[in-house]
Amino acid sequence: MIKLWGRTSSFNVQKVQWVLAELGLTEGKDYERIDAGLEYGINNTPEFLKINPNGLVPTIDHDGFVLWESSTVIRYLVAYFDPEGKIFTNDIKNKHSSQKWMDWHATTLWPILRHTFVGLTRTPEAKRNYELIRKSYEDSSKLLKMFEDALHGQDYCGGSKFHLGDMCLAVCVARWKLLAQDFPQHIGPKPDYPLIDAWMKRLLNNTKYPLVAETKLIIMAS
Ligand SMILES: N[C@@H](CCC(=O)N[C@@H](CS)C(=O)NCC(=O)O)C(=O)O
Repeated sequence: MIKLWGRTSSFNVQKVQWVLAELGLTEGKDYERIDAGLEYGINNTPEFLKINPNGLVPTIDHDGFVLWESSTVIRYLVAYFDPEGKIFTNDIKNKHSSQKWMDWHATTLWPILRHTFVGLTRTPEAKRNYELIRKSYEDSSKLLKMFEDALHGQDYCGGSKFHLGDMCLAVCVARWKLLAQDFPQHIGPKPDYPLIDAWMKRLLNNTKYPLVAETKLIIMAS
């Protein structure tokens, strides 16, 4: 049995939930999810810190094997539950090209976009640094142009089949879109990226992740 600690509004938790759903694993049946983080607490308790000393979500326990770091967690889940690549392709080039984008979202895109996201959704108005918020959004949009260009002639970030990079990028891109929609006065112009829009639609139409289906772009308000 898998236990997953994490609130559903966390973008790192959403990646794990999405991958579990694609693997055909259902919350309440195949895995248990415990709300943790922000308003739910738990992540700073001594018991939790014993399994994840970072005090962060997502964290999983799979039959006593504990793992944290969302990218590693989703790599593990795919390796364990889909070793033959029936759902997540084993094509070595497609898979690694996709994981290149997974690493890129974690090390390059999200650290920049995060300033806008945290600034506008988690920071009281009086404490917001609007210059940083605007600049980070502009820089994120420039970075996403690289992804827009990469989608020429291919359906998914790694090639013709989806893999982990698509899920990771999609949760970032969803926030990039949401921020423009909800705070246009603070972020400046948002460029149109038609290939990214089409890719998002493609993912949405094919997903088994109920949160995506319900909320369209896994846009959560927090
Ligand atoms: N590098 C970690 C980052 C994990 C992380 O920053 N998690 C956030 C939620 S997205 C968290 O636990 N924040 C504290 C909280 O929710 O209370 C990963 O990819 O799993």
